Amino acid sequence: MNRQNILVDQKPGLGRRLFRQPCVLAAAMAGGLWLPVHAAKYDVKVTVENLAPGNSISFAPLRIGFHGGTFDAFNDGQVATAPIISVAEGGSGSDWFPAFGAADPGAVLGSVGGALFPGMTATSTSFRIDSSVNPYFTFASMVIPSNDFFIGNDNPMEYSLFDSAGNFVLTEVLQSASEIWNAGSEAFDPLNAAFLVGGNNSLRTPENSVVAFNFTELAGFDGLTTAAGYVFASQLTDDSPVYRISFDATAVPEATGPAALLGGVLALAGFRVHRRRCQLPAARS
Ligand SMILES: [Ca+2]
Ligand SMILES: [Ca+2]
Repeated sequence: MNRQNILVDQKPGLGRRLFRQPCVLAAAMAGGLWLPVHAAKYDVKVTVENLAPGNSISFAPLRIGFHGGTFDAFNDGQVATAPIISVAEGGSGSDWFPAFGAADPGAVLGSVGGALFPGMTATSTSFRIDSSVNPYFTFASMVIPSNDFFIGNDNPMEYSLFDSAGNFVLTEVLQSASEIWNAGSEAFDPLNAAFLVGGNNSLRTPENSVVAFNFTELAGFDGLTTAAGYVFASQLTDDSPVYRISFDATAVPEATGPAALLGGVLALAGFRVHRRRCQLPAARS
């Protein structure tokens, strides 16, 4: 039954009921009243800490995204693709960010800190996120020195930021050495590694393998001098904490004052227009 059929319906009571419902819905949507339940906005600052022992691993800047769960950068046991390779081999995210944005246009993307040596911390500027658009957190950072080692979440929905009421609840992400990945894209070779004196990161030998957990290979750099000046000593065991990401979230207040007044006027205008078009009984009373 189309709209014209409804208007000439010979049963006025039934036709009016059918017609009224979509108009009420349209008026509510036009007036901005059709909002997801529990949606909330937060300003979030992200702090990173290198927890590795002195003279052990450092990290390239952390690449992050607050997102809807659609971007999956890599999979354990599968060949790494350009987005995660740009983090794992270069630390830059030059392919990771564009791929993320293309897969999830509503994602809020950014970086935290610079090169993070053992014991260092860094805090980001604020990211404004919306619980209805950005319910998940994803991260990736190159481990240095290395050829293609990184930390990051395989499952894009591993880290939920909010509870069912829209409250920001994720406090920290802690990574141990056993959670360090080898991208399997570049073979181990100190001469081609990033962050080593005498290493040329622009050179690479294909590894032709798959993404897999691996931190033991890092001990192969022991005794070599890093670009930061310290002599590398891995010292890592399975349970060694190496990295912490923590969150400082501040709820954004509901709009008040002129902005809220303007929103109210627009909502009222939208409702009045649709009430007139729809000839709701209220318009005639
Ligand atoms: Ca994955
Ligand atoms: Ca490798």
